[in-house]
Amino acid sequence: MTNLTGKLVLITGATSGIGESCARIFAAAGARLLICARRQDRLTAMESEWRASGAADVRAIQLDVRDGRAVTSAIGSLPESWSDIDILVNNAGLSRGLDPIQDGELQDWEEMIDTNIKGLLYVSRAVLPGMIGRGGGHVINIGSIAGHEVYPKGNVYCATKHAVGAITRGMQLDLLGTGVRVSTVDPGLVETEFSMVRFHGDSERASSVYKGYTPLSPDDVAEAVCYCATRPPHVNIHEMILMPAAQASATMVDRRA
Ligand code: NDP
Ligand code: 8X3
Repeated sequence: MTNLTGKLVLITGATSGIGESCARIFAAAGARLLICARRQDRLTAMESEWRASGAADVRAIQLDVRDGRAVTSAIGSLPESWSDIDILVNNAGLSRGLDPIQDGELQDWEEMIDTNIKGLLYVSRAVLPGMIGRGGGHVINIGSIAGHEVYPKGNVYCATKHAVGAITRGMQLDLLGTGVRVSTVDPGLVETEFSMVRFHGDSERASSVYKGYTPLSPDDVAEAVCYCATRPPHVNIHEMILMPAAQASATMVDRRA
């Protein structure tokens, strides 16, 4: 198994949900954490929390992954002791709206495309040359069941997650022989702030997404990420699809209540 003690792990979207759980699990394993997101108050609180819970060290970077220049500069200007990133968890992402394509809001589309596709690309582009130069590293992308199926009104969000799948496969091909592994962890429904963000703060609509069955928890997904990261160096998990037991496809959920 790959031991995570002292490994430098960069997690995007670390202030909530799956990213926060990934930070918790990597901290408990004694890794060094670079946690990124936009909300500074949460980053500050988590910096000390993860240090107290076992992380070898923690550094927070306030970063909007949609800003390519800021991403290049933040990662490019890391001090030497923080620049040798071993594991990149490309988790920052969001959905905005659930509308038929003909009614979609352009701003929602742009936010999803800029965050889920371009943001993931900017961060990866900034991190990969270092990993290749050191002859090793691991990129773990957070895709979705929405990258395998398209569901009604999911149009652009599903397109962004299909793109994550294509980028993952492109990375696996292009990085062959470099020592850099690339995985994608693709969950079904996970109870996080995701639906609050999708429905622009409509808490009733957001909570109804998770009613009548047990969704995945963000910890379930973080454990899958950790599984990928701890395989021996000759093993690469290409793709892991992780669903609640009550979900058979993007749209088929066994709701009892
Ligand atoms: P949350 O809303 O709980 O977390 C999203 C995280 O992304 C937050 O930390 C947020 O932090 C960060 N983020 C959003 N936009 C940006 C940005 N522009 N720059 C930097 N950070 C950003 O949702 P989840 O934990 O559920 O989502 C995490 C990933 O998992 C996403 O890629 C999502 O598509 C994917 N996913 C989610 C599923 C679900 O059902 N919840 C299922 C399958 C995949 P901040 O606002 O502070 O910047
Ligand atoms: C998030 C899961 O089904 O809402 O990617 O698209 S879903």
